[in-house]
Amino acid sequence: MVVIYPGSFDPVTYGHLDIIDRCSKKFDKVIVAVLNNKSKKNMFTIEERVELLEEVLNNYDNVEVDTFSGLLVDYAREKGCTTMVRGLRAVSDFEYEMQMALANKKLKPDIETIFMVSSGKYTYLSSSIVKEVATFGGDISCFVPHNVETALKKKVKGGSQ
Ligand code: COD
Repeated sequence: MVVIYPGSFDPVTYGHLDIIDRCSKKFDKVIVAVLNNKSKKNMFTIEERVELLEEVLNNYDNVEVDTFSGLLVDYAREKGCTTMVRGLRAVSDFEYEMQMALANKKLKPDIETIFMVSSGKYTYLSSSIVKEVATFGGDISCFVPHNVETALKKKVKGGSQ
């Protein structure tokens, strides 16, 4: 089975990577789909987010990094894939995730959303937290891989776009 793991990945964290790693063991292929939304203010450009993901996922034969814009269901249709994976960290994620899963299903009834529960050690982790800690000069090495840490430090030094 091919699944799509969609997100902003601004930037990718160990929480995302844990979900991707576990999906790669359960499914034949995982498409990590990075949203290219020009109206959303991201710290990293779409090219940078993809590059960071590709670097850390280099060793996975069944994981592909791709981009999409517009509706996720249209992208899924294009890819011929009907299964989305989303990570669930805490109850706070649940409402938004339910809304999105149900809206996607309304738009495209054959779409199924599968939720993978975050590993205990990453339940607190989000891209926003990592960016905030980095902005104030905190140690982010336990949150993100080395290439992301370096890129974040560079961004913070140079100011975000
Ligand atoms: N542990 C486990 N899972 C995690 C962790 C963690 N520590 N951190 C993040 N995750 C999960 C998130 O729960 C999510 O499932 C996934 O990783 C990606 O997270 P983000 O934050 O990078 O991405 P989001 O949530 O901003 O992605 C939102 C989309 C881009 C998927 C969404 O906005 C979208 O599909 N947009 C396109 C327009 C559309 O179709 N909208 C939906 C219509 S209702």
